[in-house]
Amino acid sequence: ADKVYLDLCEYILTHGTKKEDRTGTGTISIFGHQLRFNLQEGFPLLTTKRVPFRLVATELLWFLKGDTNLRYLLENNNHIWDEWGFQKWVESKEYQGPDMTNFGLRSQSDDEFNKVYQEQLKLYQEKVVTDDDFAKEYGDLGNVYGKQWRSWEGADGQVYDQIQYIIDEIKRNPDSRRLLCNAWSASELENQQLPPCHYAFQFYVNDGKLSCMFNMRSNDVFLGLPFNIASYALLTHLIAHECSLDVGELIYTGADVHIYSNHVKQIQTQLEREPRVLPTIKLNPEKESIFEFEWRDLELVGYDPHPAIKAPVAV
Ligand code: THF
Repeated sequence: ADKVYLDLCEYILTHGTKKEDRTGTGTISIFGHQLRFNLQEGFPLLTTKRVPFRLVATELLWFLKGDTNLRYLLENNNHIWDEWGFQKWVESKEYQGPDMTNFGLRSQSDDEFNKVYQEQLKLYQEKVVTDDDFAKEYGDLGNVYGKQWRSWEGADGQVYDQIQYIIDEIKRNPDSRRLLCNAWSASELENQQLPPCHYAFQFYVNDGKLSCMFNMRSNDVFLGLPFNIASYALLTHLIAHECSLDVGELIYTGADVHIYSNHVKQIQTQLEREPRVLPTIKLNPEKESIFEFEWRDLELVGYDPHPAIKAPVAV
């Protein structure tokens, strides 16, 4: 898994072009790339840096619950989405604290500001966990993945569970070419803190094995992609488990695939490292429905990565 990932990083650094972006950070970018992982060869969690599997798993379980509120993530000590909820809060009329304009970039370059920002972020997190009304209003990221996956609102006013549909179809007609979940909705872009980056995925059953392809419109290669690969690998294992199938291939298709300018050093460090043996994943055999799974039902076996590499996230 590491090899194709590192080859992509190398390719972007040598062939990518400079491109400005929404966050003001600046990127090196290419357009269009595919990666393939044989899930029979191990669980594709990168070994050339430690990827926090607990955060990948609790995020996926959050999607699968149909939840879009930060409270569940915070209760599970997962902070990867905090900035997007915090942004909603500080841009609201109700927020009366110190000016947080452009907090993502400013907190990286201004130590004084970073202190104030960290204080405000902490207050925000506490309020989302303890204050129901506040959480409802400002902890919610809008109609993001969980909502789109589990309760898509149709033009007919009905609500559709795309994940349940996929599971039912795989059991009924595994040859189906409609085993697809779509998170991109033209009418919802205004109601989402961040429009979906991984906007659609599709399953494929052949020879008793379940394969998955996921599509990304925009991809942060250093921080996002290792999470995204592991997340869809885990989703494939979960659905294969419920449908009594083996796992096949995981295929990633990326569109604007980029390395943020403040991640280049980190990538260069990672490129010098030797890949190690991939871990495997064990799912609690007593659980049948994927919607019953909790963090403790997932066991990662034999993960022995190189150390983590820190990097700032672009908001
Ligand atoms: N925005 C950007 N700029 N990059 C992203 O990867 C990204 N996401 C989600 C939404 N917007 C994004 C959020 N997912 C980390 C990982 C995934 C994220 C956000 C942040 C991250 O910082 N990972 C650290 C560990 C963090 C920790 O220990 O708390 C890492 O080293 O992997 C892509 O879906």
